[in-house]
Amino acid sequence: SLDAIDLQDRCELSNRTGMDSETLKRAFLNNLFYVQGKFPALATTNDYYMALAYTVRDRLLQRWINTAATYTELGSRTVAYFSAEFLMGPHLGNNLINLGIYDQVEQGMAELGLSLDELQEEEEEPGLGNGGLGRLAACYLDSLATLDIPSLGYGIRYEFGIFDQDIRDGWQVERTDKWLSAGNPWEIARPEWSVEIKLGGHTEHYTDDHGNYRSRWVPDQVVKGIPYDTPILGYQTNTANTLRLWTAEAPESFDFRSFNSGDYLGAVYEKMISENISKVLYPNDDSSQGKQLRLTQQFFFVSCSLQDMIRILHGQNLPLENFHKKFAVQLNDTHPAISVVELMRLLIDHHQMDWEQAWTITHQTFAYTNHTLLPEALERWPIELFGSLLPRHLELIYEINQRFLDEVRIKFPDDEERMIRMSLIDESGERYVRMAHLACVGSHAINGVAALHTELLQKDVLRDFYEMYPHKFTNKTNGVTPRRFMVLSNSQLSKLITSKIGDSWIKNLKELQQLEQFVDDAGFQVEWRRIKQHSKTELATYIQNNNNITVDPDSLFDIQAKRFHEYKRQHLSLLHIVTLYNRIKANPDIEITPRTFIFGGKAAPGYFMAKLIIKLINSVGNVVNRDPDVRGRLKVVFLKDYNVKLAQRIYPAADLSEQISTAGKEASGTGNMKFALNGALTIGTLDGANVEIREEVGEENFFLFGLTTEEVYHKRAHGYRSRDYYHTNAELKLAIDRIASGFFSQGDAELFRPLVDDLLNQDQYFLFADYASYIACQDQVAAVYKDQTKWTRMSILNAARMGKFSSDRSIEDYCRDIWKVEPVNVELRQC
Ligand code: GL4
Repeated sequence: SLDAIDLQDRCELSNRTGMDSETLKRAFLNNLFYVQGKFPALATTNDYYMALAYTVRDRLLQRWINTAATYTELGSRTVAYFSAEFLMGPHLGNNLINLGIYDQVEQGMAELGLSLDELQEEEEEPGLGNGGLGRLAACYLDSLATLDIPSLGYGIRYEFGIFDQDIRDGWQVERTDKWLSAGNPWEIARPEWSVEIKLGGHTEHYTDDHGNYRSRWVPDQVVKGIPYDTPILGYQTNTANTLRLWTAEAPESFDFRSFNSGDYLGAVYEKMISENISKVLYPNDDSSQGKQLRLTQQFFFVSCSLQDMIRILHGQNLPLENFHKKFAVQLNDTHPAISVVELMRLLIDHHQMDWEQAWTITHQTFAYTNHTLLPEALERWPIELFGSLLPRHLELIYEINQRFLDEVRIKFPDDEERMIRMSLIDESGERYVRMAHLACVGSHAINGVAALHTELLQKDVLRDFYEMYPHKFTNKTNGVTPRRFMVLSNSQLSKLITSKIGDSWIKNLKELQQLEQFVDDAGFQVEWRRIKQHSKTELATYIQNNNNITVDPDSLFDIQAKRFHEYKRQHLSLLHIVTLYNRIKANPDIEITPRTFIFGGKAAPGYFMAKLIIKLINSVGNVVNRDPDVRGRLKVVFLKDYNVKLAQRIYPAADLSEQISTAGKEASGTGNMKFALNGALTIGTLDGANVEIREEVGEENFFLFGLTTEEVYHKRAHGYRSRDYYHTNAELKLAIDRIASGFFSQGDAELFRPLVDDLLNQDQYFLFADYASYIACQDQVAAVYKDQTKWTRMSILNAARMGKFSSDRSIEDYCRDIWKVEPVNVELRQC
């Protein structure tokens, strides 16, 4: 029998667990033969990549199976991270780092004449997210596993992730992201755990056998959700947790019904409609469109996940009453907020629980993270749309709302205005369901993602909820994983650090502080600079190959890499570039610190102004990069298709990190942390986590400029007129006039008019108000850069003081304050 095979024998029989270089090589060749069906003479780079990926996966599986067995035995309390986005980035390199076999594998591949770098380059990254919000979820999964916290990530397995960005004639062009076309070796389908979800239809009311009044949902569509699991291994631990993503399919039963009536095309159509649900990621960051398919996606993955959790609970012989004891669910923004209602429905309609008990379980289960203050990002669903897709949920929302408003009335008597503001239903015009309100009411904890952001939530966007439930609110400042964003992406710097302070900083980032003792050590400074120079040279080569632009690695690399949005103000940096260019044109012999301006980022396909800003960057670049008067002292580069892979090349090569959003607009930012960790200095406003970064690194090591949030509010309230700044600042006027005149657009004065007009007449993001302060600050940056010793000192101190911004710290905060969950040690017992 299977049980009779000694587990130890099974391990040793296989090539699948050994971690020494020889075993890894043998396993790799085995996989090339038996999985890819190739011998070396015919193998493509992709075959080699796949063979290596399977070799690594085998090592993950051993840990994954042990982890699952341990959690099942112990019935461990588990975090479920619900997120519509997981921007994981390539798996191969990260898994090699976390397994601790990167160097062995690199050597083994080299012995076979293969380059590990090239094999990593071959991986199509899963871009199942837009930007910071999705990448945060990925960093948190890494930290949860590293800290041995039982956890599951639940989301959607989009067939097409975030679009690939091309640049044609300076404009962004979107191409479909076919990330699954070469196969995905990191996932395992689990069709045996498929679930069904309902959509549409109507509700019916009836009296059950015990005389209780009950409701049931009669849907007009049923869709099947199939889970695909990806192991998430922690760093130097046996814990391998699961990312479970759902794919939508038509259930067979539905096909049959149409088949039997002879309607073959109808059946296929039905199938196609069902499969649309997980077809594509909505490419908007920080904005919501209120489209039916989006709500369907949200409900789909939430319902699949909650049903899956109930299955797990039952599998461990735990009663449903223990749901909130077994699981802590984190809602990553309001995208999964419908789960509050779906859990109520499952408990009440499917499991006959009474309302009070169901509500106690529900609100003790959920916690809600808000990720933005932008009004256009707050999700609201028209009642009509909502009711036609989720009729039973709408009934339940009305009931939740009635009980909630009763509570409000008692706490704040005679305050009708407050009730109107707080209601789950917006009735000011067309009626909407307010998802943030639902999330606040249905959760026991609410948090913002940086200190300033949480403060603004409490004062402004969620003020009524703060007054109602002050105990629910806490701050959880974001963090980033040092495994991917240092050890993997900046191996030289990581090795230098380890040679000085040992390697425990990788799990305990606060230890970077010990680098401060070397800050004035000339030898260390030289090494630090050499490594930065090396990374800049590598990026310069990438730019040469991709953009055909020659940049000088000795110039100051000034980088802004993030989604394009007016509030992030990429165009403020552009005004700086044009200003420097104008200074050169006025006086070609002017003394100027050579700079390379590098931009990367995608714009939402429907966001005209963001796309126009991309076009302007490329237009300015075309002029500046070629003008002989410039003598190569300024270069402007737009790197297309910014994604995790490219980000990993960019952070190590940055001298200056641009974090220049209008104060009060960027909830946190996380790129700001990754740049500083890699030794870039920040030029930034007092926005999001910049405030805390500056606190940590010291104000003397941070280039601060711009209005504060309060000053912005004040100016807005007292009638801000951007045109006044234009008329009183000669450099600003010249920069704007040059753009408006068609100077950068081959004489076309119309092209950038929408942008120029907006700045002169609206400027809702206060570029003109911050312009003088920004330019003065940049002049200071240029002066400091000339003093390489001083710059290096500041760079070292930035990295040394980034300990707070490890996602391990964030996750420890969530575990302690919100999830109340403890680590579980996993031992390797079986293969
Ligand atoms: C975001 C915020 O814009 C960003 O500041 C934050 O760092 C990130 C993670 O908390 O969440 N919110 C949305 S929406 N997209 C983001 O990137």
